Amino acid sequence: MRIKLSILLCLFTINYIKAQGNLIVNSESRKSVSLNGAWNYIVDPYETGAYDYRLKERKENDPGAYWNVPVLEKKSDWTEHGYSGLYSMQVPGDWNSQVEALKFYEGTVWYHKSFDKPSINENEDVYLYFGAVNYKSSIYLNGKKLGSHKGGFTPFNFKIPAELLKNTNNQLVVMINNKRFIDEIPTTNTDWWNYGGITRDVKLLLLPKQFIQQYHIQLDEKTDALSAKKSNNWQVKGWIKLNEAVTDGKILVEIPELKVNKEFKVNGDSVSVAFNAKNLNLWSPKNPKLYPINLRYKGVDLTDKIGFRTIQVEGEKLLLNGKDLFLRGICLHEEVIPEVRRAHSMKDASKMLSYVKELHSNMVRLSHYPHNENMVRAADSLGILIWDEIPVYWTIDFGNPEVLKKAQQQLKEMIARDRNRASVFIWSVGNETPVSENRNLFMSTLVKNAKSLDPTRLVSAALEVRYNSGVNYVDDPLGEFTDIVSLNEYLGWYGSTPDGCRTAEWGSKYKKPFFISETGAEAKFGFNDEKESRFSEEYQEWFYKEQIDMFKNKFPKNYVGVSPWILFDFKSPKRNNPEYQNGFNRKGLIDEYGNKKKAFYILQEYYKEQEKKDT
Ligand code: GCB
Repeated sequence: MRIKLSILLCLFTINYIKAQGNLIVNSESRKSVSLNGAWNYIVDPYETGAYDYRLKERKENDPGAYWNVPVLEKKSDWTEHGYSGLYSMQVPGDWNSQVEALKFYEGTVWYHKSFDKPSINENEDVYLYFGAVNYKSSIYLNGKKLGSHKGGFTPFNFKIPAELLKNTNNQLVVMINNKRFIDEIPTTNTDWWNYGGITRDVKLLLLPKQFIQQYHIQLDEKTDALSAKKSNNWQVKGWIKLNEAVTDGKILVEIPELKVNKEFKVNGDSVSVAFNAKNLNLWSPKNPKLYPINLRYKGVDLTDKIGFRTIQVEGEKLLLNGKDLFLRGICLHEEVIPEVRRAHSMKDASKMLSYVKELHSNMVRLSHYPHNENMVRAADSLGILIWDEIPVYWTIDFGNPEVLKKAQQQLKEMIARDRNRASVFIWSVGNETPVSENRNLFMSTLVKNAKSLDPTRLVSAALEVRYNSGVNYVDDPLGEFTDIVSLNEYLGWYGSTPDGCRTAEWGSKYKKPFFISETGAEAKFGFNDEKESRFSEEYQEWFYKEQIDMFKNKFPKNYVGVSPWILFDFKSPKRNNPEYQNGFNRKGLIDEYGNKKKAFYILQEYYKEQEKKDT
């Protein structure tokens, strides 16, 4: 009986660990060489670099292929492409904000950088790691293709075959295409700017032949935080995965502050870990305690800082560490002001999150795609809860199984990267997807996938609301599967004026925590007029006042918070009111120059009040 049980357990664990892909996580704590900096580029709207004049795909050694970097020896030699410092831009960074001519460009750009082989030990391999490239990329080294990747907001890596790496002057070329297609994730229609390029860090990871590739160390999701605190006995569990199977390997887990120093034997490529801890100082927005942790395999240390907390739903309650949690949220795009470009650095993250703190928020919805890793790491240390989302946005091709695979891949990459961040409390599998049978199946599959990849967090999506016989009612079939009922409502902007909130009724079929994942109205900073005047700061202020009154007086008792749309005005090709928008969605509480609109202070006041109620 005992043996059977352990076989069963083993099977379960193996499945749970297996589904993680080949991503190397925690790149920042690995031995690495940065490839950030100036890269040369060629803009190639006709894809001449990939197809010849008969539109045939070019052969690997075709000198006209842009993955081959021309070397001219004789005067009679000739080329029609080349990489030059005359055409260079910064990586990480989007091309739209860096090169005036590429401001509105969507298409193919080739990036090039040369580098020397870093010094490595005999026992080490070199991996090429990209934080993100939007959208499709093919990577070539010294004329050979290393691989390709789709998905603009998640990391990926390739092993560089040792024989391909020269001692000096290695030619790295990345073909990038950010065209939008109906069968991609996101699809052709988004209310944000489709920034192209190598938008996040690029580095060479120098890793031993065998190394720790991924891990998950968290409190057991079934922990009853209140009784664990009483008994001072915490159960930490998770798994560690190596890049390949080994026999009789040993992995040491050290958390010095908790006096944890435990060795785990690994046979195969992964091992489950579990241990008890005492005197645990739980992570929360008020107390963002992170524990330095060290994972050692064959003498190589991989360090991280991990916070421990529980996040659970109990009936209609949302509980953090066993206590009621109210989300004082705000939405954010990955666009930094005043430069108005893709954000990528820790400096960008700290800047954006400092406004979040000033608002007295305790939660950020990273809309509508995974932001760079600095953001979640900064949130971990600042005590800001994170809603992490994949760009399954609006009407995508739900009936197409290939599209589901693309969404699943992005979900997997997001979870693999962020699963050790205490700040991340929820995985969101999409936003405002229209109810249909195909969609329900597609989205509920993603919810199930997220839950099996990570059973320690909640899963949701912005659901559909029906405005029916005077009641705003949530009975979206996806609500059966999500842990909380999240919805976007713009009562007072789309549909009516803000006083419409006074008579609105709300209901939900699902007895689950009720969360407003978006609400907002547009205002142009500095446009002051009477409150009925659309786009005035006064209108937006009025909108927030009415909304907040509605939350306080008319919302169901399972209301657990709100993340209004949005902290900063952001670029969108869909917003073309010539007087007020000029290519910006103006629902920000702050404009692109950092000016706070009147509504900022209304929301801030509400959040201060709520904060006081926090025990
Ligand atoms: C929404 C979308 C968000 C839009 C926003 C708006 O519901 O989720 O991406 O930008 O509305 O401003 O209309």
